[in-house]
Amino acid sequence: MIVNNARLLSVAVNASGFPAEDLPEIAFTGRSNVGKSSLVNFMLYRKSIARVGKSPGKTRTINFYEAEGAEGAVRLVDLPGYGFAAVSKSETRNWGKMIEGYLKNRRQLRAIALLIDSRRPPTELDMTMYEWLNFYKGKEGFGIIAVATKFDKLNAAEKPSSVKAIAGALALPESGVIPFSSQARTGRAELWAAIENFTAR
Ligand SMILES: Nc1nc2c(ncn2[C@@H]2O[C@H](COP(=O)(O)OP(=O)(O)OP(=O)(O)O)[C@@H](O)[C@H]2O)c(=O)[nH]1
Ligand SMILES: [Mg+2]
Repeated sequence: MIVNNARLLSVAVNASGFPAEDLPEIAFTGRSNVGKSSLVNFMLYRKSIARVGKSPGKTRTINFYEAEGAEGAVRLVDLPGYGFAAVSKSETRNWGKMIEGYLKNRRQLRAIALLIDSRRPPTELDMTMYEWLNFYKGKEGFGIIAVATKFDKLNAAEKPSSVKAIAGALALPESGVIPFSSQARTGRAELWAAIENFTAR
């Protein structure tokens, strides 16, 4: 999808802030600092519609963006990241409630992209998140898309082994992991194509 128009629709901490209209949604999850907000900017063809952080924990709310292309509109949902040290127990609980409140009963949700840092194998928290997603998607719920972020940081030899390691850990075919770099501006067409598999209905 070529995005002609993008805007921030809503910043939510619970269901009362979720947009009501029935547009298909794609959400982005992954550990803090993995590159979710940078990816959302790049996917929206925008420089800084989503705020990017130097230190982890920049996005603490559920941010809804609307993307308009020639074939229609979809929403991209930037979820708060998990797994950085500076949060208290109560914040962690709050994070869980926020994410659960979104994943449960969100009819519009067509797919979730799980972002994994391409420089290392999925962490324990990534694996827990993946299991959680598989649980919440139920029998005919949303799809799951795996994205290997910051691919620009790998050398030529590391690239194939990174995809292999992530695919192996998630029990996906290698073709099921999309190498992505917001910095080198690669992977956008492939990720939009994967998204459109779930939104084009
Ligand atoms: N080299 C490189 N750095 C990246 C890439 N994407 C993001 N970064 C950097 O990684 C850091 C975190 O990026 P964000 O997009 O804010 O990450 P996030 O997942 O939204 O983080 P939280 O909001 O804290 O959950 C920033 O310093 C980015 O510039 C990439 O593709 N390549
Ligand atoms: Mg962010």
